[in-house]
Amino acid sequence: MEHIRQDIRKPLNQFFDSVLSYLEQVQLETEIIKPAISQEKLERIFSLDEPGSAANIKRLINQYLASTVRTGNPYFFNQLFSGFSLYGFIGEVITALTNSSMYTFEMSPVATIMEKELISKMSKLVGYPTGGGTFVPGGSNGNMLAMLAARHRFAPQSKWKGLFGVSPLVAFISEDAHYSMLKAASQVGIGIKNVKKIPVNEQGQMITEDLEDAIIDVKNNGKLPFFVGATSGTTVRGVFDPLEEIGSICRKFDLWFHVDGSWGGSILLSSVHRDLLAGAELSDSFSWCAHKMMGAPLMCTVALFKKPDILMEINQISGTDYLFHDEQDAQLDLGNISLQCGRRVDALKLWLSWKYYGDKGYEKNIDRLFSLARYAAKKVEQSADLRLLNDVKSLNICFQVCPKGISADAYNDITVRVRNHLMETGGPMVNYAYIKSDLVIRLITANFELRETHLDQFFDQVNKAIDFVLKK
Ligand code: ABU
Repeated sequence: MEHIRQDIRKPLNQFFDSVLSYLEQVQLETEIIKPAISQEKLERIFSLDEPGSAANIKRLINQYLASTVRTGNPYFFNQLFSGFSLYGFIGEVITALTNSSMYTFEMSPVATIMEKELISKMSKLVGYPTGGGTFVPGGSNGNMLAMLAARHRFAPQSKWKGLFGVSPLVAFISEDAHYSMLKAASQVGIGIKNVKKIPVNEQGQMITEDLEDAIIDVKNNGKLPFFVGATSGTTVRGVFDPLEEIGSICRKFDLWFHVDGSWGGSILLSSVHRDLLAGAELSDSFSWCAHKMMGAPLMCTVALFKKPDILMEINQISGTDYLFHDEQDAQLDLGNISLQCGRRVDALKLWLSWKYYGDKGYEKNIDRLFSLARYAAKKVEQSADLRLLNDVKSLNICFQVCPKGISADAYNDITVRVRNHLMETGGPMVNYAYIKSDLVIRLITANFELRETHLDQFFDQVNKAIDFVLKK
């Protein structure tokens, strides 16, 4: 230790002090969730024009920490992630410290073993006994990889020749599916116009009769249906498509069946709630973001495949012998099944966290988040000024502000003003979205530290914000 140079030791010691004081602050109930700092000020402070020194870099690190949104605070309800993960954080620090890359076993032996272990465990949870897959940079990327695999199954020559001369491939998703499905169609050359959005029922689930009709219609028009993307946990309403029914339609028409479980995949860990994903085992591929409901630091996503050999088929290419050598352990080189060449170690933070919580620990936390979501939904239902706009099946609570004596035409405007007032005054941070034409506040109960008292406080603050907005 004595041999570590002072110019490394001192900033590191100072940095860990900053980490501890940041964490102390982030946990405070009274903490401002989104510090109010103007764009101009941020641009001035974080300009690269002036050269730095160790002293002003220390100041800038602290300024960065002071300016960030407090995503670790229980009052951060804005996204599909929230909270601070101790072992996730330690895993991230070790990842940066050891600065490795996932392409070869030679380069990352331990991380390769950890990644394979996690992929195997998560595959089995989905219902793929001999499944496999890879870590990817997020749910969008997992969805794209799944669509690419499906394209390969239906038009294998496209890997070499492109899609020229191939009859148009058509994908099917629900109206409420994540936008990344459309991007995926653009990225893999299918074309956004060849994605059919299937209507959803009142709750927001894909209507399977409409799916079947749309597939027949596409076939009758000389195009080739190839891919159905179901969603387990939609982004706004947190709804689960009926996987068993969709799976049997995919089998009937011989289509690739993908499940976007980016949000809801973690529910497979709960014996109480996993029925929401009944039928996941019928799918060909599955995306799952552990940085959402499992609380791992972003990004921490896996793309899983029932028959993982397809990943090798997609990714095998010439000109790689400088990297992948024909050694004994070559079958462990995960770069052979990844779209990326250099790839960061995302497995360690999840492996450490999983070791810490165990399946049971995750199950307990996830079940508690469900109870908290129901508690929040009840608070909305009990309020005279709020109305619930979704059937709360998981952790999304969507509600609108609708005070007595105010015309229904004004609900959208009042709702967004209440949300913005909360954020602008440093209070709880919640997002807003549309359910059809209704603007709703979307509250997400994803933080393992969340308690009922936080939700009580949140709704008290909503009531105060309503009073403020109505007086203005
Ligand atoms: N898949 C990203 C979801 C973003 C959000 O609504 O929090």
